[in-house]
Amino acid sequence: MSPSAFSSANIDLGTGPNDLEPHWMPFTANRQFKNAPRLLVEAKDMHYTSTDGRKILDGTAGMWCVNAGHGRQSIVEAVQRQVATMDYAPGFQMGHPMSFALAAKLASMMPGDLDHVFFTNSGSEAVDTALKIALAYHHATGAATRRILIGRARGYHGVGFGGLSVGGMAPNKRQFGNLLGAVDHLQHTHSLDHNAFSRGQPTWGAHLADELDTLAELHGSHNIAAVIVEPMAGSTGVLIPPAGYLERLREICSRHGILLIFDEVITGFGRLGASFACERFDVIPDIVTCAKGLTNATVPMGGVIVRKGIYDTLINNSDQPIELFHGYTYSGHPLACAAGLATLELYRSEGLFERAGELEAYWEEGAHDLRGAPHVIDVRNMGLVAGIELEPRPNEPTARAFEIFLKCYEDGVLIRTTADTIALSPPLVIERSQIDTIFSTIRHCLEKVA
Ligand code: PXG
Repeated sequence: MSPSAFSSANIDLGTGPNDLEPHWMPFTANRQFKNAPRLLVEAKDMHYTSTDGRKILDGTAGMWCVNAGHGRQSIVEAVQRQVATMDYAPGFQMGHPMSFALAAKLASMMPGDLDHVFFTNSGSEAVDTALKIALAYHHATGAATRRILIGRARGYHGVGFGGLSVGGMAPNKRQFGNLLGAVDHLQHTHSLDHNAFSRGQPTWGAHLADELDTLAELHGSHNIAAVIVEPMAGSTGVLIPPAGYLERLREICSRHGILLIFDEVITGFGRLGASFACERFDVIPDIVTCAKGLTNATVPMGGVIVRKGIYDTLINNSDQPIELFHGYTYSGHPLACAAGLATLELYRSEGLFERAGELEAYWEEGAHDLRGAPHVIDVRNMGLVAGIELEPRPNEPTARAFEIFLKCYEDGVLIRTTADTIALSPPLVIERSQIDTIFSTIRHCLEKVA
């Protein structure tokens, strides 16, 4: 398709010129894309429709976010009703009932005393908010030396300066200088040597959490504010936590008075067969970030959920009427709240988190059947997530996986790739036959590429 060819498709593109050039696309090879665009125009349940009228099976829930499937009627209607009733309400020193209702509902889904919610508009904002809350909490307790933030290699925490700083993906940082200064990183837990083709949690690697003790000694534990990790790292290639690893991180954080933040932007809302990863792993962090599935991606929204003690400390110890100097114009936007309430109700009424848990074994079999297919050097899985790691082409890292992505798209299945790993995360409403289609299409494409 040429850059302007989509103007002939039967869609209303407005009155402007149908030129792809002005839009600077995010995390996209712009030149390459604009020479051969892939444009989607409709979405319903498990499928997208492309501009050329093809149905594409969604193997990635959009980008890990459309957990209940596309175009769900109850969410659509809730947003339509809300936009017609009250489009916007200021969120500073004012409010509207739905943000309170959504916070209460979200808090009721969380384990332990994770029971206060701060709303943002994205995962990146949720992460930066969580890091700021951690710093403000220590400030409120008088532990003003606690300023260092610890992330992890191969961590992805969005693109704000805070999230980028604690993140552990070199290409994301390279163009932006030094970022936050008081930051350190744990090593990641991925090891093909020890854990290739593990099903669910690998058995090797819990001891890697002990590095936090080393960092505490190096920096002085009284200088460390928080540790942030994805309980399961998604964007950097589906890295499942080794059995016992998260428990150990929790124990070490508690021992040193360091706050533990779980970035659950991907793992929240049923992705791992439980409401949140912290429930699945039975490890309760001090702060949880979420976004994506919170509104089934219909309206952008993120959130930070904190334990009662953090909220109480910040509120009660504050020497200023506004206890936390932080917020966004669109924190708790009415449309997002309407979408969020309808989404959480849909998850509940259809039992979608349980459904993900029930499908896990079938999904795991399908994924691990790819062991032995050309180029496959590892398969990892948990909940409705799978990572299929490919041998990189010599001197051409990422090229083979990207070619598979393109071929699958041609064959009607949407997958995502990150470096040389295929990352799959379908909507939780997927049927077994659609699971079969995803894996057989990938196998077929693996057999076609060099
Ligand atoms: N934290 C985590 C763990 C994420 O996965 C963010 C923060 C940032 O969220 P926002 O809403 O600001 O993008 C993310 C986002 C992919 C992919 O294909 C992953 C994300 C976004 C887009 C694509 O792996 N994760």
